[in-house]
Amino acid sequence: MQLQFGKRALDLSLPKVMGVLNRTPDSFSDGGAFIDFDSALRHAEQMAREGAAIIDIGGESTRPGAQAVSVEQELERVIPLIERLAPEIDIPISVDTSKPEVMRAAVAVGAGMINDIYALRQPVALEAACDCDVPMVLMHMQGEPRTMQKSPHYDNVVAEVKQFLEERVRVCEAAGILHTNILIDPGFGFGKTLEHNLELLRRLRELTTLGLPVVVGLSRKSSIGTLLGGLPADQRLHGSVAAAVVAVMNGANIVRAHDVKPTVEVLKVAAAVCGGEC
Ligand code: 8Y7
Repeated sequence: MQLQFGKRALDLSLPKVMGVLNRTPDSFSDGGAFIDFDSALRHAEQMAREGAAIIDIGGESTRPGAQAVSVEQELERVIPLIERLAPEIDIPISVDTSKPEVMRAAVAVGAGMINDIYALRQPVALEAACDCDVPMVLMHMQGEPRTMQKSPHYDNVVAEVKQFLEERVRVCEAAGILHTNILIDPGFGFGKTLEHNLELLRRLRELTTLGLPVVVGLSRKSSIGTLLGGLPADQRLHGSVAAAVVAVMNGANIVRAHDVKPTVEVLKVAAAVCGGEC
């Protein structure tokens, strides 16, 4: 399995790390550390040196209760950064957005991927993504960020997440998005209880039957904190890398993570155990 970013190919026979860069003042995981342009730039460069295969840049926090951000503000946060970084790092940049204007502008200045937690369900996002013609991550979410953790409910979480993703893949392909440009993500923590997240992680392999690369984001999420007796986000590294190992052993191809170096290291060990066949 591989992804094509223009002339650049990313081989997914070994698991890869997508480094997270939040240019936001209010993300739960890093709380505004990279709102400053130069700090953001340096952090992206560092993640690239540490072995990230992709850098995911976002300008809107999706944590429950976070402030909504206007198109203009989101553009201001991510576009200059992508424009500056794209020519200087030799790995693709992903834009973490649900807004069609941001997708188009980001790809125009060099972003090579779209990561949309709404799986292109926002008005005209599908058309924008189709025109962009880059790999895109379709993520499952039940509800919307503001309220999704109120009372998530499933009869069968794995079947329902899989069915949703299958349907989004079908809609995206019908709109003209290439099969080879689609990645899927169960959306850990997005309208899911701890038990839902654990079941999805335990049975992640079932999503691989769609024949598409599987992306997971578990890094510093609240389920990890809960399992560790309520540890805050800045103390969830060990829990996060443990979850990353389980995810790749269960078929994940790309792990979205804040702590790139430790994640790259644990995945190298996991991949060696799997003999290139995780
Ligand atoms: C995920 C994500 C977030 C995830 C994908 C956080 C933007 C919350 N989580 N994208 N984004 N998958 N594809 O913890 O799990 O960073 S935001």
